Amino acid sequence: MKKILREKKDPKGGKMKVTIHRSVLEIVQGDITQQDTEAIGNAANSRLAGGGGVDGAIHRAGGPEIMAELKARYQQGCPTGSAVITGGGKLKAKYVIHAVGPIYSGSPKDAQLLSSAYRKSLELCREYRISSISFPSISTGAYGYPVQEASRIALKTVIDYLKDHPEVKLVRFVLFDSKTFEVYKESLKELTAPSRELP
Ligand code: AR6
Repeated sequence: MKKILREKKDPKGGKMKVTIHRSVLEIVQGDITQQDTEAIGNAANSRLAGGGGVDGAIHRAGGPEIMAELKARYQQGCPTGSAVITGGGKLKAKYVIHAVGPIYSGSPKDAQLLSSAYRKSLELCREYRISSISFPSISTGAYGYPVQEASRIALKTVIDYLKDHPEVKLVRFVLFDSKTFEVYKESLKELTAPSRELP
């Protein structure tokens, strides 16, 4: 099957959007709790215990029912590199997918686990027939993953998935700070440069 990568640049530079096969991949700077995609991703910990960063922001904005559902459905927590799903509580998004990225250690396993956290989240989209999801930059805050490396892994995992799964129509990365946003933008440019286009 022919895979097409087409790049569209936003003239204002605050957003970047590419087409991957039949889906859209975009990166924006913003707050993930405000997104209107069907699902939003959370950067959770393996105990699913809540915390700071994006996890704290999602639980604050979504209200206590998200934590109540996590406690009721996933008493064992969630292994690193995997993801679980709950409703979105008071959020605009109908679902929250709680993905657990690795604490950065510098070992080759980090990349596998980070990629797997995104991939498992996308597989949950498929299972729940979710056609749009926003992701934060998993593991690059408290968990210390270098943003450039993490951005390449995150974007490549999503691009590879979308090539085979057009039922996920929109994946949006929502980066909180301008530095992280700029790094993701550069990585997306590299990954979708014409020389990388598949025949
Ligand atoms: N919208 C989008 N991105 C955000 C938001 C927001 N509202 N708030 C923060 N970020 P982190 P991790 C960015 O630390 O590294 C928690 O305590 C943030 O700037 O949230 O995977 C969990 O419970 C950074 O770029 O997640 C875990 O214990 C990115 O989200 C642990 O932290 C991820 O930073 C997980 O650490």
